[in-house]
Amino acid sequence: MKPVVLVTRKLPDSVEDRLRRDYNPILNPGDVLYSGDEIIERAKGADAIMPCHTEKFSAAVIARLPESVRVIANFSVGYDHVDTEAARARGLIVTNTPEVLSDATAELTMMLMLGAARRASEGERLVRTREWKDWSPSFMVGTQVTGKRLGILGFGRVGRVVAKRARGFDMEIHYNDIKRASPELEAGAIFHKTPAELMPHCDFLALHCVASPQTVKLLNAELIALLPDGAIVVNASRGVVIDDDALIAALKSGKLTAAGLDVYNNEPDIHPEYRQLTNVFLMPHIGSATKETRIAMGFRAIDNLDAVFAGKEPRDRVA
Ligand code: 8YV
Repeated sequence: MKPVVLVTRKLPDSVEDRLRRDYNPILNPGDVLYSGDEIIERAKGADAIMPCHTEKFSAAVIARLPESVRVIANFSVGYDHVDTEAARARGLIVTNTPEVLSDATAELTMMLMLGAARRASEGERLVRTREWKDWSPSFMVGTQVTGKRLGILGFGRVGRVVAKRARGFDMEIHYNDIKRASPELEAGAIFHKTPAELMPHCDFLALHCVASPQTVKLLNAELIALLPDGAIVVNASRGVVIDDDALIAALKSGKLTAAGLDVYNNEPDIHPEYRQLTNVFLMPHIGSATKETRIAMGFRAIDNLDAVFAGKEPRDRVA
């Protein structure tokens, strides 16, 4: 008997085809967003669940999952939507999809940097609304990216690809992480022992840390004050790492020139002031949204399922 897999969202066709071939999938062709109660209901008789970051597996939801469920194979690299402690306590295996989305997310990060620095939101709006009437030497003047210092907070897989891409813009790379990377991974990037020590070196600051109790509101008013005046902040990791009130205050005061954001606290009901600010370039959590990457994420999640149901240790086990 093929294992039953509850798939919570509509996934790429080739991913669903492979699931149909090797599993008994319960699919969601209408891509309906399920509540915790609906997931519990639909998981009846399922051996596994393949969710996205949009489904929250709190301790309360995990406690009520049917006994048959053995594994949560996330279609995501981040797993802050799963209470891994509760999963562990229940003997649930949890996996994620690292590596396969680093390139796409790094591309989006470069887009955030360029978009924020070159005022992409303003420019696009001017053209679309026919408010673009003229040209002058002072029209839409932004900040140059080339040759600037880029600080990367969180030098993991995505952060390191961002460093590589940014070197193509002749940027000088600085970083902070819990521990220093090997010289090979650093590839010339300059390590700073604490986020506070990193800040003064960032003309651009890119956040690539994981969401954890330690990183909630990591970028707060104190850290922002340590950035050079006029710095630009971009975030393609998780919204919780930013104190929105502090960032908005700095964008309004001119302490920061601009920000580029793909992730937010309380998505999609983001802090309303972001929508009012012209110096923020806003994207709707699409870091990994390329055809290639979404297929690779699905295949990686299925590889993890295959391992579990073959009695092997899955490659990307996080709990
Ligand atoms: C995905 C992400 O779009 O993988 C992650 O952690 O944040 C995004 O790239 C989403 O999580 C898919 O579930």
